[in-house]
Amino acid sequence: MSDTIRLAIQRSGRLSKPALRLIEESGIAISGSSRSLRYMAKTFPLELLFLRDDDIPGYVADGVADAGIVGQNVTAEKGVDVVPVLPLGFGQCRLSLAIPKSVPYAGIEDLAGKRIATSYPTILGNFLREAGVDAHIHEISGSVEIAPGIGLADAICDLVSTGSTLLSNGLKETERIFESEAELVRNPDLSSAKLATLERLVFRIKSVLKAESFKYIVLNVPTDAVDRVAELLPGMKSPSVIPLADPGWCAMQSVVAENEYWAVIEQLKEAGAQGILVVPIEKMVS
Ligand code: PRT
Ligand code: ZN
Repeated sequence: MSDTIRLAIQRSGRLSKPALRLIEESGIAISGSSRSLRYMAKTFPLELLFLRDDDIPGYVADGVADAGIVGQNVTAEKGVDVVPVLPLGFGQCRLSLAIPKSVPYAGIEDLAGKRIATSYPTILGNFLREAGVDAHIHEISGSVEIAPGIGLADAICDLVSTGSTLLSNGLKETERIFESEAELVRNPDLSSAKLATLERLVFRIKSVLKAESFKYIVLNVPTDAVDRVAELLPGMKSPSVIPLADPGWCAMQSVVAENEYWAVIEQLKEAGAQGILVVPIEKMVS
């Protein structure tokens, strides 16, 4: 039985480029692929299917695709049977309720009896049911943010990332009801051969994602500050320490998490470190 997996990704849209980039950085060359609907990779048992994002969860659940990269918002809305494999750290957004800025808001119960426009009737319906609020869900497929302005709805439930679309339409965010990012999902009944291929792909993706969240750091440290600096830079095991020709100094090498980076640099300087170099890491396998 074939071990080639069919991976569905968005054909064109917000998730297309980052999904392709992740696959390419995983060592799978896919040059010139985006003009066709499917593409067979040459260096890995992988076939790409380029689809509308809304179709991806259904195709993966049906087995037309073995796996897919799609927003958690879309998977939750479709309510189909797929297995979440790995959140991918891009496409972050939230599904939120919003109302016109001028309308006072005391709490979710204010939406009782109101009309809410959305492209996410399932997620919104579940949220309202759990909150015990009875409102009218008005399903529309796009430009949800203009619904209150044209008198179509009292509130909207739409994806938000920076919030600038809400702002420019005179709306304010009142409740965040679902947090989302792009995720790798798979069909629940994959053969063991396909599961093994997927595992290889996941291993590669994880080392790309991990590398992106760390930087490689090289610095000179007074010998008597080596222990203090080693505490600040624990690295993957412990930092390398290399004596310099000047006996009072050592060079140290380690990795530092991207999100701790500035705080750590400040502490390193306080500890007496000099000549600090920070370099991106391409892959990281632990
Ligand atoms: O053609 P196809 O159906 O494949 O694409 P699409 O138009 O349905 O989807 P697309 O490409 O817009 O989005 C794909 C996925 O990206 C979504 O399902 C989310 O998982 C994710 N994502 C992340 C977003 C956003 N951020 C986002 N900001 N999807 C949409 N938006 C829209 C939102 O609907 C609103 O109109 O951007 C606007 C708000 O953005 P801010 O920054 O102004 O708040
Ligand atoms: Zn779509």
